[in-house]
Amino acid sequence: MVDGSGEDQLHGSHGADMFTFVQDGKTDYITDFNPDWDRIDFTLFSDVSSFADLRIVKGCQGVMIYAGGEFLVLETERHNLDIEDLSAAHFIF
Ligand SMILES: [Ca+2]
Ligand SMILES: [Ca+2]
Repeated sequence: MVDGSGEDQLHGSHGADMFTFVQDGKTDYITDFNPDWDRIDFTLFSDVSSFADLRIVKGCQGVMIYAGGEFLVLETERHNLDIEDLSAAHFIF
């Protein structure tokens, strides 16, 4: 699943998804992130190279990740995602 330029809403499918993001300066949304098996790929971000480069904060319906000057919003179907649900294992840099 690859993000495009501009603000996008990405929906995963059943089973494991890899969400690949491009650095477009716009907030993007994953509407059904499942921390059990979905993963996020930041390899196309020039200034994000480790988990320490991410700022993860709780949002009203999920978790917001600030990376490379833009936000990525992760939501789950039940809006129950929390900061502690995410670790370095969820990301590729
Ligand atoms: Ca985008
Ligand atoms: Ca973006």
